[in-house]
This record gives sequence, structure tokens and C-alpha cells, in this order.
Amino acid sequence: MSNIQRNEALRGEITVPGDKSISHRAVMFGSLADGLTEVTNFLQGADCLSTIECFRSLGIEIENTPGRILIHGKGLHGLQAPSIVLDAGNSGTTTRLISGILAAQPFETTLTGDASIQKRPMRRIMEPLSMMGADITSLNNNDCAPLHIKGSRLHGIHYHSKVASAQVKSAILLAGLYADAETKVTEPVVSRNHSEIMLRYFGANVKTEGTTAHISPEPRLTGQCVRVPGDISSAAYFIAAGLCVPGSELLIKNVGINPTRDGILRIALAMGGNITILNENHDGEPTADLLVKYSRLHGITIKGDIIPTLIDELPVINIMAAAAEGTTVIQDAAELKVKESNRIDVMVENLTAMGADITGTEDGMIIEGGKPLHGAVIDSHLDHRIAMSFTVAALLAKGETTIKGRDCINISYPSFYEDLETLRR
Ligand code: SPQ
Repeated sequence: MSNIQRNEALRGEITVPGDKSISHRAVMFGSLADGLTEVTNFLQGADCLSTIECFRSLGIEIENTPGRILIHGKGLHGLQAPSIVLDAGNSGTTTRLISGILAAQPFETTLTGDASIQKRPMRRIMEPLSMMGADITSLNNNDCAPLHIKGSRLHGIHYHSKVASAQVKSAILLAGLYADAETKVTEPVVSRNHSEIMLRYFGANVKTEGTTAHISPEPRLTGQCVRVPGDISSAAYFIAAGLCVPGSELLIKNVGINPTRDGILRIALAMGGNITILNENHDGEPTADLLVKYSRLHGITIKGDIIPTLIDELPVINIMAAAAEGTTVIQDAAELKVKESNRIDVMVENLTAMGADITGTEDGMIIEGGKPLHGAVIDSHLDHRIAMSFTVAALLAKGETTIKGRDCINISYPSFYEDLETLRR
């Protein structure tokens, strides 16, 4: 536990760590490629380290040296049977994406994770992978991990997913690498497309048409150099703090602004936020520097197709909404209930404790902004995004805030508190 006080203004320049989603994928695709993959600006967070450990257990040599990761890929058919149960830790991305790969291997694997992972829904990948011919069972018969996966011959399918989920889409596309024909996934709304972009870069034949992604089987993937952009989900805490803490002005460098991830920027601008996008670079995954200045925000309605592009930022958008004048309504975000915590319930519990006016709904929340926040004891429920969002809230609150379990930030942003400190001087 540690206490956080209100801050006068945040000023300065910051570079956030590498993107979590892209770091995971670089390790996975590098392991399945022939030859060496070099990854720079890799996120050294606990989730991505879990992915490295899983692939090491599958026989891949991965060197984690300061400044770069070297993956000695063995090709699509080079993985070996692990001698231990694979442990995905707290990472939904590791669990779901690796399942798509394991479904096609000539060996059996057991895959588990921490208490939170063992509660997260896996039926969403078990169903399509089983349709492809996979033999995948939930050992506790509850559609959650631990999963037992017996590799099988897979068939190409066209799957219509009920949820817009990059993890579901990616698990199917990865299984599709090994299928006997083309595999297609159609989503209700396009989710983040890092798998499609990076698989293409490694040599796979991936096409997208509207909300459908197609992959051809048995490509030759070749090792590549991957430079991971800064994580917009980590930048989100500084975007929110810069906009809401009076007198603030922040330059956030090298942030990934892929259009399937940039909803926080579009929403912040629509709420009246003063954000200037500088130095855009569209070579590969797009990046930019963001100049963020304190602004008087107003409430808005957030719903529909934009939701998947900001799903992980909704906790901190709630804090922006509490600081804004007027009502913010968030709809179509029922997926928040099945993340590291139930992010609807936990936001309502903790924002209410700080004096905000928030009501949870079936698929989101309604926030009447402008109520003064006061310090409180916040339970992070060991969810990294909750801990960092309430650190931002604490900067706006009168009195002291304590965040229980705040070390869970190590999942996606180990240097969060040190980085914040550099802006408070
Ligand atoms: O990996 P994990 O635990 O699922 O992490 C989260 C997060 O907040 O960091 C979600 F809890 O991000 C997911 C994200 O919500 C990462 C992700 C990806 O890399 O493909 C996709 C999203 O999940 P989903 O279920 O919509 O596919």
C-alpha cells in the first residue's frame, strides 16, 4: 500500500513502454518463424514475460538482453512438447493466442494461469477451435483454464464471432496457419489488428475485407526486426492526467496510434480535450507524439463501433468523465465484465468511494461528472488498469488515496510510478 496526494500540475516529457499486445505477438510469431527475430522496445511487463516463458518451455531459445529480445525461431513445425504445465500468469492474450497454436501441434499440453485467468471465459476460443477439429477441454469443466489441448489436424473454417475480440480472432488465425484450407473470421466490429499486420510482415498471406480476416495455411514465416511502438493503453493514464490536472502540459513521445486502438484520442478530443498529434510516422504500425494540455472536459455518449478501439482505456475514461462537466454514458461495453476484474463493478465501487456519481448498467456505466473527488482506500482487485486509473483519480482528489495491491501495475507498466514522479517535480 502507498498513499497518493493531489497534484498541482504535471509537466514535462515522457516515453511510455512498448505496446503489450504487439510485444506478445512479436514473441509468438518470431517463435514460429524460420531464423532470428530481433525485437526492440519490448515491454518487460509480467504478461509479456509469461509469453516468453511459455515459448521457452516449447523449446524456443529466447535471449532477453537489455534493449532487445532475440528469438531463435524454429519455423511453423519446430515447437517441442513441454515437460511442464504452461503458465500464462495473468495474461488473457497469452492464454488465448497460444491455444490457437497448441491446437495444431503433434503433442499434448496443459495450460493454466493465475486466479484471475482461471475465471476468464475460454469458451469463446474453445468453440471455434473445436469447430476446426481441435481437442481442447477445460479441466475443471467450467469453460475456463486450466485447459488441456491435444494437438490435432485442423480444418479451415469461416467463423462468425459474437464478440469483437482480437484474442478470439488471433487464436483462430494462428490455428489457421496449420489448417487444411483457408480460414476466415468475421467479427461484429473490427477489433485491434496487430496480428494481421505482423503476420503479414512475417510472410503470411492475410487479407482483410471489412470485418472479415482471411489467412492461408502453411506459409513460410521468416524472422524479422520488430520495433514495438509505445503503448497507447499506458499513454492513456498520462493523457487523462494531463487533461484533468489543472495547469498540466505533457509531451508523450512515440505512442502507437493504430486506428483500431486510438479511440481514447477520438473520445478525449470529443470531450473538449486539447491534444495535438505531432510527428506522425506511418511506416508499419503508426506512431506519433502527443502534446496534451489541461482542458475543461464535458461529458459525452460513448457506444458502438468505437468501443473495441478503447476497451482497455474505459477505466481511465471513467476518471475523465468524473472530472468533466455533465453526463457521460458508456454503452456496448459488456466485455468490461470479463477482463482481469469485472471493470464495471470495480469502477462503480471505487469511484463511488471517492465521491463520484456513477451508476453501473448491463453494458457500461453512467457518470454525472463534476462532483468533487475525495481521497479513499481503493481496492485494485489486482487489476493493473484499475490501479493506474485510480492513481490518476488520486491526483484530482482532496486528501490522501491508498491503492491496495498497486504492485499489479507490473503486468503492463512496471515503471508507472517512477515515470509519474518525473512529471510531478
Ligand atoms: O491480455 P489481457 O489480460 O486480456 O489484457 C487486456 C488488458 O487490459 O491489458 C484485457 F484485459 O487487454 C486485451 C484487450 O482487452 C489485450 C488484447 C490483445 O492483445 O489481443 C485484446 C483485448 O482483449 P479482447 O478480449 O477484446 O480480445
